[in-house]
Amino acid sequence: MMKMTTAAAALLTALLAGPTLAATCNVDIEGSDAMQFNKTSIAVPASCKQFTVKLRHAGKLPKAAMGHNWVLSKAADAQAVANDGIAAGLDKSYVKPGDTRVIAHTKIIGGGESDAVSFDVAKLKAGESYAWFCSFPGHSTIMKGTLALAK
Ligand SMILES: [Cu+2]
Repeated sequence: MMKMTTAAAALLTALLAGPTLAATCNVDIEGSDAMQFNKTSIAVPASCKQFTVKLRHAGKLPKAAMGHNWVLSKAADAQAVANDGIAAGLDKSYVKPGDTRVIAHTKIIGGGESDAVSFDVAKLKAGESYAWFCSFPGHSTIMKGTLALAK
């Protein structure tokens, strides 16, 4: 019996797909030339130590015209963080330097570029509402989503 039996193959498949599989501690997000993200919500598994967001600009426009970043804060802080980010300017990736309300952020990227950011999941509290957005001027009202700690 050199060939794996069907039953053994099924068991192996069940083991690989079962609850022993580690939680997914990263997410891929795309921004477009149409000023859109391809996601609106993110659930961060509480079992992750770190969570990584990989941002990709799927468009062609340069960052000065249609730049995108990914900025995470408490939902209650998002508007003020976005406003202060605009004042900080493109060379600061539209994030106020040292802004303690910012939990994590990528840099501003243009078409074809990528950036990633990782943060400690311990910074997130269960039951708190978090918001993420692109802080490029004028984008945060459309390019935004929610994030919460999942059980
Ligand atoms: Cu943007």
